[in-house]
Amino acid sequence: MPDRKPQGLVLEPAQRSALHRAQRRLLLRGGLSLGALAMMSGCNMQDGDTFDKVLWAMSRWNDRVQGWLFQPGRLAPTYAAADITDPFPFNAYYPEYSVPDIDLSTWRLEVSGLVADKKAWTLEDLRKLPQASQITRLICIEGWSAIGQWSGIPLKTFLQHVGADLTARYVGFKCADRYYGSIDMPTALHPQTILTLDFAGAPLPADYGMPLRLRVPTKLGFKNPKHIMALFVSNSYPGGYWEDQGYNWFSGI
Ligand SMILES: Nc1nc2c(c(=O)[nH]1)N[C@H]1C(S)=C(S)[C@@H](COP(=O)(O)O)O[C@H]1N2
Ligand SMILES: [Mo]
Repeated sequence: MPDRKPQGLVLEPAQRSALHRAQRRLLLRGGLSLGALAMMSGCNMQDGDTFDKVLWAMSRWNDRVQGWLFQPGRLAPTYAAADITDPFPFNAYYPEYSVPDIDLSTWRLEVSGLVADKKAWTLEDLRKLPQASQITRLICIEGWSAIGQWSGIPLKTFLQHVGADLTARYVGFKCADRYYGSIDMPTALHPQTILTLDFAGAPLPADYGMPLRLRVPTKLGFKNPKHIMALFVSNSYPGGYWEDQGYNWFSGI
């Protein structure tokens, strides 16, 4: 795989200071002990509770705190066309030559869970819904970031259209590879969260998530599932491909 990952910038200054503020606030609340954390996260360190399990519980607790600190109105920075990174990096848990090959004529977006209308969507139908465009920065936890242009249906518009229960806790996604992911409802309703059909003004190429990906500029790259096959609304925690291996679920501003 050619190295197309630009070096440098990991977090926007605004994101970095938000993170620092959150950490500081937690510290000021008075150094929580491991035991206190374990208790608050419902893990009471009985005999059978491994260190691993405590770490997991702490991580989930951390997600919850970050969820409380999330400000639904806060926008991710946007950029000018001249700032776009070209070539844009490709990233997946497999090499570029293994990118899923999807037959667009038979592809459908399946919709399930807490929604009134569970009909499956063709690409043609999706393109009839109102579209929005953004030039934003995708930030990967591996230490690179890149600016790109994505367009598609604001996820909020889509959820309203299918009569989703907007008081539900999660929106989850299943992909054509073995990837899957989920976001909290406030993030799903955020104006910059879009069900993306186009990259750089053309239908999503295979590398960048053909035919449908989620773009969430308020979250890290791994919260932006590509090659989406199914969307569901749920109150039970769906996890995600990287989250289930230890990355924090919230992972955003
Ligand atoms: N289906 C799928 N979506 C995925 C991934 C993946 O491996 N499979 N990787 C994620 C990660 S870690 C990142 S950083 C971004 C990379 O998006 P890009 O290839 O458009 O740069 O996609 C995310 N979405
Ligand atoms: Mo990533």
